[in-house]
Amino acid sequence: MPLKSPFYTHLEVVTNRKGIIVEAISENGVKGYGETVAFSTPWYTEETVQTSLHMLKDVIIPLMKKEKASTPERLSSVFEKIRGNHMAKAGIETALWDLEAKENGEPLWKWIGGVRREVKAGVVVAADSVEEAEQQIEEYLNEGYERVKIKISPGKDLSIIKQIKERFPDLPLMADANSAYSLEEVDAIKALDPFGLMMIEQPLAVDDLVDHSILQKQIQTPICLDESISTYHDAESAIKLGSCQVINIKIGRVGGIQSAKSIHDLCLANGIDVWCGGMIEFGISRAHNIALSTLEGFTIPGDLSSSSRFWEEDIIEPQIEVKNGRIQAPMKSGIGFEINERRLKEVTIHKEEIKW
Ligand code: OSB
Ligand code: MG
Repeated sequence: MPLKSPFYTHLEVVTNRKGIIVEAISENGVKGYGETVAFSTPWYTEETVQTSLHMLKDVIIPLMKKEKASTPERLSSVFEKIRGNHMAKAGIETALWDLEAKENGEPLWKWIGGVRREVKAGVVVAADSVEEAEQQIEEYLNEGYERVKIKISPGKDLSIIKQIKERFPDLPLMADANSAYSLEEVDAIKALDPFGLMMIEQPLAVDDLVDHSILQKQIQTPICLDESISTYHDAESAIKLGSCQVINIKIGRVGGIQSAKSIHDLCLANGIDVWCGGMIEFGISRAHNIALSTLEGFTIPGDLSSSSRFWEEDIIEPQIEVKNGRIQAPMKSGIGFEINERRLKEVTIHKEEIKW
């Protein structure tokens, strides 16, 4: 599906989004939906659309069949035997959560232990220039967003943040570097301290919890980790080392809702704030993100924008809509959204069926 406008990061410009929609059908004909959120190229994590399709078809689903693991709870023993490939795993795990919630007649958010009906949402600006970023922010504020995240990288940081803060002084603003810096550039990051950013997301390398810990001691802006946290153990290490004050939890990056919940519980117990990250995904994954964000610890607005942020028409009905910076968690069972079959068919380029 083409994005309405290109999404610029220092690593990749996303203009078209491919993804895999997983439809899990029970014996009674109930349908659960999940989405794998890997990109076409491995710029964000190692996985791609192709590797996740391969893992699902040739490794994960065959092992699930062998172990008769068809509920989310039973997947952990399957996932234990397959290293990494978290987005592929999450694609099927989330479909089974949706299916299980529907079979039990419960909204997914309640089924996984959510405590609030309304989640706080925010939007990401990933523009090509400051002028374009300012214009987008203006539009998003008019649409009711109350928190904005902006992409930064060396040389595209201080002046941009300064200009945006001057124009929108009261706007809760955060910055995401997607690993664009090293410790040698500590001064550039320190220079952002006076602007009172809510946080700086993933300034340093993916595998560098130690350097993040050193950096956090030298800057006032809270560090939020994204790419560095793919397991419960990563989160434990980051907390022990003091590498961050906040963690962005993405269901795909951590390998499913079960893992996301356990990282959430750990953070809650250790005073680490969490919020739900986004993957320029379609409505199915967004619906799972909404459900996750109803858990107690998700107090910071997530990257949970309206369907219309990226898409002319999403593959779910109704479309996701942010109002006054909030999204209502649906009361229907499972993810609480219907699939827009016509739209899904329109954008489907490949389909496979696996008999259980
Ligand atoms: O780093 O959070 C990120 C999008 C794709 C991959 C990684 C990231 C992002 C975003 C935007 O920042 C998330 C969204 O609104 O979907
Ligand atoms: Mg990020």
